[in-house]
Amino acid sequence: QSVPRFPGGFLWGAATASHQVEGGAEERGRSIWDAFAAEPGRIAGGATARTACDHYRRYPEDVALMARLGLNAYRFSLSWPRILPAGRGAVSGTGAGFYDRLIDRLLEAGIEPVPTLYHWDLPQPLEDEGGWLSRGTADAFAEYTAAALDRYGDRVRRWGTLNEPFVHMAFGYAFGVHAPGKALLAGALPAAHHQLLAHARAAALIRAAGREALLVNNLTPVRPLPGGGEAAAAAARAYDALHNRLFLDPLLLGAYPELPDGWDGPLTGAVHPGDLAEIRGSADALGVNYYNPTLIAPPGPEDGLPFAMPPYTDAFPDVPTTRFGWPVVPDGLHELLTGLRERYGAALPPLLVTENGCSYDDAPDAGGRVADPERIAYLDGHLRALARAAAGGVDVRGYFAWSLLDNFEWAEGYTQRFGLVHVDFDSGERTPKDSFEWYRAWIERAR
Ligand code: GCO
Repeated sequence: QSVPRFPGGFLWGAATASHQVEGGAEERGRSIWDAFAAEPGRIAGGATARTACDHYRRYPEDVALMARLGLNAYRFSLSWPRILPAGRGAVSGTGAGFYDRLIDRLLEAGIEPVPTLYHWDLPQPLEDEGGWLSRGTADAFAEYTAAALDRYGDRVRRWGTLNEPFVHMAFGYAFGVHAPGKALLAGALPAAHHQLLAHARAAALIRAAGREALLVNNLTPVRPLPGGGEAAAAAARAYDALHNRLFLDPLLLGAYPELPDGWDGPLTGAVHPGDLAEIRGSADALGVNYYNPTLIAPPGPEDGLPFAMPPYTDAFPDVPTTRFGWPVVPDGLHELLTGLRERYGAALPPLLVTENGCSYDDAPDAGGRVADPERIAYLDGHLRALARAAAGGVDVRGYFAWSLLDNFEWAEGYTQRFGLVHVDFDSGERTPKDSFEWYRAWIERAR
């Protein structure tokens, strides 16, 4: 099959995040993920990210891999506690120097650095003051953004602000399965508003510096349980509001969506006059992280939530799943991108697919080769879905595979391998998988 055409200047990338790949924990401040990992039972296998992929030391080798892949962009994140160990105040010269070296190395290789300021590793001192439940964290984020712009703004054009504020709020503050481990359900909603406010304040600084601000969120097409009638449809609307609209409606339309009963109180309590005006229109581009659609059923009496989330395969048994159990539905990406354009129309800024990928149990065979045909099928299907959306008029300007490297997958520790490159977590050795060669060939033909 031939490779479809992509718009000129399209960004061909791969993505990582500081806490998931860097290691080098002794040369940065403590984050909420260090504290969370120290709590027994929180992370699979009791793993920590103190060393992770040791990207902190091996970044030259990793940039060489990116160059071999033919990337023209790399999405990574800056570790806030590496740059500002206390969360505010003094910049660490050692910590900040790491990103100078990384950025320079990328530029030498012809690869655009696309940093995200925050991918979940909040400095612990800020968590001690309330974390994202506190409005003060948005102020601290603005201070951090100013420091990062001052240091790297000469070389970085596109700035991601926050990564997946929905997942951070839901997993970290509503369900407690990610750091900081709070299970507050609707009480988590202030963490949504304060993240949006933080984004808006950072974006104002980024724009004032003549640069572009990008908000990255996780989005999912929501499918009501087939045959579930109005109850399933209502549950699906509730889930869509919380997952997809909670951040995009205020960002693009200037108003929060209608939330399920009992969920709007904690949110509106956090909103001050003028906040929504600050938030509206504060993104020059939107980063879309897409992995899979979500099946939603009416809640049972015990659920405590306005929806239930049965496994996707309960309704669609023929759909393949990844090691994580996530359904593989490439058309979902086309549906998502075209759906955003339908929902937001002219208010929708240009899009970038900032994450897309899958985990499998990849291991080198006796000859040292890592065969991952499922990942190749996954990437091929999703890139074709993206190309169809672009051909249909959706303004999508880049694609970043998640991930360049196998890495620390949050609560799953090292058990979910998402990389184009296999990492031996004992030796640090990198082995490009078959999907690496496949993506290299795809980019070569598509560029
Ligand atoms: C994110 C993602 C990544 C994950 C990936 C696979 O927030 O951007 O959670 O950090 O590793 O989505 O789960």
